[in-house]
Amino acid sequence: MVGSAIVRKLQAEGYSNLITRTSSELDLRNQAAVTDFFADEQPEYVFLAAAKVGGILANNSFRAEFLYDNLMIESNIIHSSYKSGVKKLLFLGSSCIYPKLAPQPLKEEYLLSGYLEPTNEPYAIAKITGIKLCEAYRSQYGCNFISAMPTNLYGPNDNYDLQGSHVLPALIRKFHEAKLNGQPGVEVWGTGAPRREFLHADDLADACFFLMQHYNDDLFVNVGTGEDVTIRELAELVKETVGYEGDLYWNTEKPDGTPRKLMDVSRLHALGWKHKTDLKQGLEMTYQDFLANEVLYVE
Ligand code: GFB
Repeated sequence: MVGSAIVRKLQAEGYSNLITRTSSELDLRNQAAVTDFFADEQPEYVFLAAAKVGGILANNSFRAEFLYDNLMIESNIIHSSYKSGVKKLLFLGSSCIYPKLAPQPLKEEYLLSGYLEPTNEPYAIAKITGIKLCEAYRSQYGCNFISAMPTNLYGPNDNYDLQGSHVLPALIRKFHEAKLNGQPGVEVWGTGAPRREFLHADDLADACFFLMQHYNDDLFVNVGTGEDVTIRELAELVKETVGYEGDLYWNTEKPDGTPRKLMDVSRLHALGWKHKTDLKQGLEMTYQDFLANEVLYVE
């Protein structure tokens, strides 16, 4: 999802000399393969969007994979970028790097000030390590490696698998299928009380392009909308967007996760960037994209 959004943005800006690889073409966990790739391709700029990602259930079920895969991917790419003399690298983390009960909205300086949310601690530790790798390579080798921390994302090419996906695509698929099948109700996980912030992938790609062009400091930058909703409000918004008229059943056996993770985006705003797509508009766009690609997304 993020990689394809960044490619769309770069193409729209007139860049054609883009080097991309799918995970089946290049296993980024394989250090030798990554070393050879960088030696062969000699990229000048690197957007490091590749990661093993997933929703709360996937993170909590595949804890070793979320830690190992993400550590290997970021270590290989960051080290090879240094060895092959990449001019600038942008590393993408996640808002789950912050302590579970940090003051809200989350400022960049709250990193490592408390215990992490248990359900995604492996992923968070891997992403915090990525931030620290970029800082360390800047400090020791003078690399211009920057980091951005996006909030929860959604948009084209999202993951719609009901076990592994994030909440927004899961609800789009659940309400859509319930409408088609005439189901009386839809199961939603947790209590509905947690709050989440949602940024459209095309807005994130725009922010990545902006930061690659203009930002060269060592402190990482939050990327979000600065607004959040409860999961219950999100469910009602998705239900309305899809046009489903049945009931919601709350399965409190499923975890709520962190109660809130609203990003303080004042630093990014001060740099001159702001998101364009609000949640309601983004949901409409994303549901239309789901309808146009349902066969692909729901295989
Ligand atoms: O999006 P989500 O899986 O991840 O869950 P997180 C957000 C909230 O939505 C949780 C609730 O409180 C879920 O219980 N929810 C309700 C659902 N219905 C559903 C459903 O059908 N599917 C899913 N998946 N959730 C992730 C981290 O946390 O945030 C990742 O685990 C990453 O590492 C990502 O950082 C950005 O927002 O809780």
